[in-house]
Order: sequence, then structure tokens, then C-alpha cells
Amino acid sequence: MVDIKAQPFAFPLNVEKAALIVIDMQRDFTEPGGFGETLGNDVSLVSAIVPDVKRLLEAARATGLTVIHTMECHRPDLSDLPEAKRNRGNPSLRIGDQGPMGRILISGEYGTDILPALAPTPGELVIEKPGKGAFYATPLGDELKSRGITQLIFAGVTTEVCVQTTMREANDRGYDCLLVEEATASYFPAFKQAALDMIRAQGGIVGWTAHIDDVLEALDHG
Ligand code: C5J
Repeated sequence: MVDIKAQPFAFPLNVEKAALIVIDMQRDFTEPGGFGETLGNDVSLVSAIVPDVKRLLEAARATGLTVIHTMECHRPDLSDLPEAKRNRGNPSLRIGDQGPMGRILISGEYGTDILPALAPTPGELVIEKPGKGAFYATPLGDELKSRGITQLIFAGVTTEVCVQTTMREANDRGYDCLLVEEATASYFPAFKQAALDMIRAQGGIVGWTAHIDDVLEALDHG
């Protein structure tokens, strides 16, 4: 057990029972022409975290931590895409439409893939999820139980949507959750700040937050 300096208080890391979960670091959210941009967002705000997510991934791999990647995506026949989700808002391209990087947020398409710099290595778990939360309609819960994981270290995008939704799902299921500040981003910096603040408020009501250098130092000693 090693303590990670964190807010609202130290996070007691048990490397045997912890996993790094990297949420939705896909081209569709981070590169021009993808889903994020069709919604009117500046994707450079989220692609900026790639070097820090990479540092975290490399440290987790070196420490022998379980590594999990998620991807928000849908089946090619759209059978797992609720009409409400497809029709929400006024994007220039909807989920399933043909875009410059293939069909938007469809499993197997180029734009749906995880960024090459952060690509899963053989043996790492990849969870395809149709919702914002990674536990909804996926095998994530069973996979974590079968590996004896009780702690989740979070990175990825976007902080207040898929990251926070998954953290809340995990917190309700009894996992200790830690979000790494420099390894998560939003298209709206104020929303990222608000999410960090609400996660660690009230004695860590959803979980902990920590700076990446403090997490890396603990992993080095873990
Ligand atoms: C969004 C996500 N923002 N991965 N997805 O629609 O946060």
C-alpha cells in the first residue's frame, strides 16, 4: 500500500487491486472531423492531454497495473443507439453518418479508434460502450470483479461527461475512484474545474483527485 497525495485526502493505493481506466481517447473526440467537432467544439482543448495520458499509461504498464480502455461507439446497424441520442442537438453530422474519418462513432471505423499514441497493448481490456457511463450495457463490472479490482484511476475525456458519469457509476458500485487532473480534459475548461470540485467535495463524495506527478511518484514506489 502506498499513499498518493490527493484531494480531499491521501488515496491509499493498492497496486494489486487497482486499474488505470482511460476513457474514450478516440479520434472522434480529439481530432478535427470527428464527433466532438461536429458538435461545435474546439478539439485542441482535449487533444492537449495526450502526452500526460501517455505518461500515465507507461507508468501503469511498468508497475504492472491492470489497464482498461473504453470507447464510446455503436453497432454498424445502430441497434444500440437510442433515437434520442442520435437526434439530440444539432450536430453537422449525426452518429452513424459518414464523416471524413468514416462513420461517426461506429465500431471498427477509423475515426472511432483510440489514438495510436495511446493504443491498447495486447492483453489490455477494451470496453466498447454505447452510453456515457462505462458500466451501462457493457461487461466492465464482471471484468473488474473477475480481476479482483477495487480501485480505479481515471484519465480521459471528457471530464464532465463520460469520465464523471463512469466515476459516479463506479462509486455507487463500491470502487474507490481517483481522477488524474492533468490527464483529463473538457471542451469547456470551466466544466472540467466544476467536475473536479464536485467529485472531491463533501469528503470525496464521488472520489479523489490528484496531480499526475504525485500519481507517477506513487506508482514508482508501488
Ligand atoms: C461525450 C465523452 N462528451 N466521451 N463523450 O459525448 O465524454
